[in-house]
Amino acid sequence: MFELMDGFLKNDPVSLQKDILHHVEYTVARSRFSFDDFEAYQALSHSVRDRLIERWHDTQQHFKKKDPKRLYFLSLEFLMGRSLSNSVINLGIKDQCAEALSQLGFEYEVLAEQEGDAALGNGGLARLSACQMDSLATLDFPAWGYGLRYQYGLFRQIIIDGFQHEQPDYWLNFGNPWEIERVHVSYPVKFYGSVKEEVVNGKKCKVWIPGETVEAVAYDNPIPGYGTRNTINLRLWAAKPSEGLDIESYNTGDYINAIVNRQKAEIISNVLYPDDRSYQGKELRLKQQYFFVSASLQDIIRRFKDMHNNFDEFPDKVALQLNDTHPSISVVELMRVLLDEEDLSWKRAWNIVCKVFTFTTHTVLPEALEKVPMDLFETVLPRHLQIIYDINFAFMEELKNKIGKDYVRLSRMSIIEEGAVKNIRMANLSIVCSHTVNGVSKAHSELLKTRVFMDFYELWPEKFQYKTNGVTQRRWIVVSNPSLCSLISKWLGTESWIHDVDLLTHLKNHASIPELQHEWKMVKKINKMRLAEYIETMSGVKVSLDAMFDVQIKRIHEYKRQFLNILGVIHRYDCIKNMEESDRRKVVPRVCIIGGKAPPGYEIAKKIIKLCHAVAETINNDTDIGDLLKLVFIPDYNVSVAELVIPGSDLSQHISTAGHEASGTGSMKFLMNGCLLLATADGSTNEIIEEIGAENMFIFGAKINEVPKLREKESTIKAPLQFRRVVRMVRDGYFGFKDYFKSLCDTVENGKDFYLLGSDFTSYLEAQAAADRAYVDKEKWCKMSILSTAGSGRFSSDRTIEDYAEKTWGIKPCKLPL
Ligand code: 26Q
Repeated sequence: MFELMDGFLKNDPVSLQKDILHHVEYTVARSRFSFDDFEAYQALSHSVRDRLIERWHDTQQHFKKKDPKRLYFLSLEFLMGRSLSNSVINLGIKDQCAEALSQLGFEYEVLAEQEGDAALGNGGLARLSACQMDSLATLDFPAWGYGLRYQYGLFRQIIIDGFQHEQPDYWLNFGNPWEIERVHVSYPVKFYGSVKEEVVNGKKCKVWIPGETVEAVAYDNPIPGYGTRNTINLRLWAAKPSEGLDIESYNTGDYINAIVNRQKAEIISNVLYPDDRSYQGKELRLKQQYFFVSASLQDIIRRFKDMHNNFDEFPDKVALQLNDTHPSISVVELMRVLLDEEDLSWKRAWNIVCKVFTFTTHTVLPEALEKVPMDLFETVLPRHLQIIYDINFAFMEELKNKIGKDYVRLSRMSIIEEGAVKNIRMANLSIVCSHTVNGVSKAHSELLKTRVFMDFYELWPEKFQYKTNGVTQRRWIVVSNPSLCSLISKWLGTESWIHDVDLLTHLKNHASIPELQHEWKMVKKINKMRLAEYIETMSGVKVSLDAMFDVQIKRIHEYKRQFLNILGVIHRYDCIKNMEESDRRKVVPRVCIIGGKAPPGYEIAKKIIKLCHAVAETINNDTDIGDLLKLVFIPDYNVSVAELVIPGSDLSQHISTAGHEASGTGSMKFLMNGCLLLATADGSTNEIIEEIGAENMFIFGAKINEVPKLREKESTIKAPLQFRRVVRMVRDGYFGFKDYFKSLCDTVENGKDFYLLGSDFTSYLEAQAAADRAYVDKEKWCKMSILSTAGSGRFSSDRTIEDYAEKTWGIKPCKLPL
């Protein structure tokens, strides 16, 4: 049935069409004479998947033959979004698919929209993992991703009367063509029980007698590179009941209960924890972490042992990357396997562990660092706790030798936090056991060295590196903004920038050419039209395309200061209301767009969402205001919504209190798409300033090093009048819900403005005014926009990954021959 060329599936439209029809009939089981858009999407996806599988197979065979050092990227979260649109781009078959479909009476774009997002992650960290997988594949690195196959991804946000409600994201309901279930790749994962001392062959050893076993089953997700046949694997684990017989329960005759209890094992991979900071000490979270770590390490060690019989070679063949502290029990698990199962000495095992792990942290705040209560650890993983004690003992001895009996510092650096409740500090564990530690922007890495991990930096300065995050231009320009993609290729005379993004810099030479500017503006207009239609469908608000589309989309957190944005909108509204008619004509019309999910247990974040709706209700229905100002909240923000919103934005806001955003990656996506940034000098923004110049952005607010002093003075300094006025409007119930918003207002008044909204407010308004002035001058704005795209090359995840490969992981490309 399938037509092959040189042993591979053919990619011309006719062959693709045949494949699609074959899948309609035999995979989707519909008549080839009658199938709808969703069924066509399924058939197309299966046809694309077949091509992925071919490449995936060849890549894995090739890696096996060459046996290079492999990178294993361990992350509890991957925000992959949609796969079809990305796969057809990376395989280079989008046009062929579109043609094949059009002859069948279907439109490719419509089918691509049928796919739901794979949302197995929260936000920045999780989307970063996805971008990095794309770059690892594209750059031909021998890498594997490992994670959890949650049945429920990040909750769906629905808005009822302006309030956020959470609904389960049962993303697997309609099947998932992008994964391959490997029923035969499964490992037992053990929990609970006790540890006994036994003498084996005259040697004392610790034997863990576990109390529960759960089976981890592999689901493989092929990740195609762009412009290469290399297709790497993202292996996600699902929990299934273990096959071991629970004879006891069966014998007691309680057959039904025995089955029901076994089924409970599946709970482990049921649901992704939302990042709401109230998670600490949850047993299920610890079990998820260990489940995924144990299965991944069993798989990695099995692969190593297939080819090698001496564990001392392990560090030459394996790099293990810890994506934040979430997978950090893997250092203990590897120690346990080497000691208890492989019978290595402590010294040999420790030597290996210290050479394989690298640790990236994505956090700024010390209080956000993950801790696990010791008694919980002891219950769930008793043997691991003993090993942690031993690691910590050795570490404390080494430290005492170096720094003497400075007990305050020793206790700060200890892996075990003493106190009423003893905790395991997962970050300390990761630093002690990794050979390299890095932050995710230059500024963040400085904060790590001077504040968060200062003690460790003093001890091991050579361990610390910095790696500025990046995003993949394949998804964030080629997939999401095809018109801009064609325009860039036309003006650069090549498509090579898609894998060599530094070439974008040549756009600088053309930034003032009227013809390019004209085409650039047309592209923006098309994207704004698409976004305007979406806004109208989602919120019923009609917006003018002449208005500046001003966007803030990201998770809702106090430090990200969506509240500051809304207070700015209220100020704008108030100004327009009080203006003379002649002044109104000078107002630059704005559509202010906010989107993002509040962590379910985060009251203040939820109030910010409600405030946004309350203010929008007032402004959007005020006939006095018309098109001069609109405020819209985009519900259920996710990767595919971002793909639509970012290309249609003129201005985007990244306005965290300086020193709080480790990096920020949304800004990079906007930058690539020629949206101007209104931002604080926080996280990666500092490096964006270095690339495109502050004159091409709207920078405001306190700097990182000014924040601690401002905070000290905060209670004694009066916020500016304009600020107090807008907060008062909220407090006094101008937008209704007076009692409800009281606690929100309290967070910025009475000397308790921790995130310094009041202190930054004046300069925020100035930056907004500067944006208005720039927008009026269309040529200037367009030039700034082109320069933004032209300067975005440094923020490609390709650059980040090359850097990690060389300086952190020590891996080399392993390219499949064509
Ligand atoms: C931890 C324990 C239990 C449950 C949930 C969590 C959890 C989950 C997700 C804690 C944190 C996260 C996510 C963090 C995150 O996304 N950080 C962001 O990482 C980006 C990529 O490096 C940076 O750009 C952002 O600055 C940073 O906030």
